[in-house]
Amino acid sequence: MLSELQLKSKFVGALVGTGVGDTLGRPFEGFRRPFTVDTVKFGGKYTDDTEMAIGVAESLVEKQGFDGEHMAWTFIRNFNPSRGYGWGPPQIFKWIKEGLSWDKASRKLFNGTGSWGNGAAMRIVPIGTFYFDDFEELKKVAHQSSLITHSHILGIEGAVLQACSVALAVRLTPESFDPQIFVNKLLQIVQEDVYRKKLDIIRKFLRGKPDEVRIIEELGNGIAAFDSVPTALFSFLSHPKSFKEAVRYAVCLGGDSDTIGAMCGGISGAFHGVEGIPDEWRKNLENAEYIESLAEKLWQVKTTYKK
Ligand code: R7I
Ligand code: MG
Ligand code: MG
Repeated sequence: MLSELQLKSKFVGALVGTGVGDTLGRPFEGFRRPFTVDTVKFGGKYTDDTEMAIGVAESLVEKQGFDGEHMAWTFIRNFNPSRGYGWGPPQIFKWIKEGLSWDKASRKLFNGTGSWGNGAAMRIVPIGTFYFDDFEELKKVAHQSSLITHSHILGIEGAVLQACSVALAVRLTPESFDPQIFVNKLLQIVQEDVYRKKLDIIRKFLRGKPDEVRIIEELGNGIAAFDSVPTALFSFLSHPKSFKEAVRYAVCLGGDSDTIGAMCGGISGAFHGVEGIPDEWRKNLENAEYIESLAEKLWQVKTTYKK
């Protein structure tokens, strides 16, 4: 059993970890090849990944649980175009403001198929922590929350996979961790072929770790949810002893590095708790105090709501 304080540290670690991974990865977004770890330094601002994760947490706190319409309007209120959003979300915000409902607007994207971008997965951390002890509810809420911006099944399933990874990381401690069992649990959850295949590749890579070029070839480092969620997960699973090593590794794979960094940081931060995040990174995160206090509030709502 986790103590209340351990749980609080995990809630805070997950959200701060998201912000730190995002900020570390931001300068390298779009690098085509993996590069050396020595080049990763902390500094600068976070991007849309963290801005939206903050929105998710704020809405869960204010409504004491998931409310899709409220969350959509929280995203709209927080939207800062200089944070580097994907093409879809600002368009959807406009449609919602024009009167489309929160769960229908996203279906208009890409000729009605909806987006398979990683935007629903990159912000999911507060849902993964808040519903960590109830997988059925977690899957349902992860799905619903995706619909605000991502209605393609592959965008949704990426968010469900990331949410469940965060929830498992909250439940486990370094003493009770086995990466193969972790992946097996996720295989019981995801249905879509592309994710099942990538989880199998992760199992193989965990047994004999290949070089970064091969990892990018087989798992991907792109903006599609299926090319980035598994990569972030692998970065965590292959570096379970240290937040710093896991997130540096994730960022150094290049490609969508802010997002892969944010998602790996969310899982690893949930696993180690906020004490596992280097002080220098934690203290220098933009809006650090606000982000930590927001995660603490989410934990407070969770512990009150349980009773
Ligand atoms: O998923 P989304 O919010 O973008 C998140 C990314 C992260 O890397 C952030 O750090 C930020 O930089 O953006 O935004 P979307 O516009 O929904 O998806 C991202 C991109 O994926 C789109 O702009 C398209 O280029 C591509 N994409 C698709 N292309 C064709 N058909 C997503 N879905 C489709 C599709 O169905
Ligand atoms: Mg971003
Ligand atoms: Mg990105």
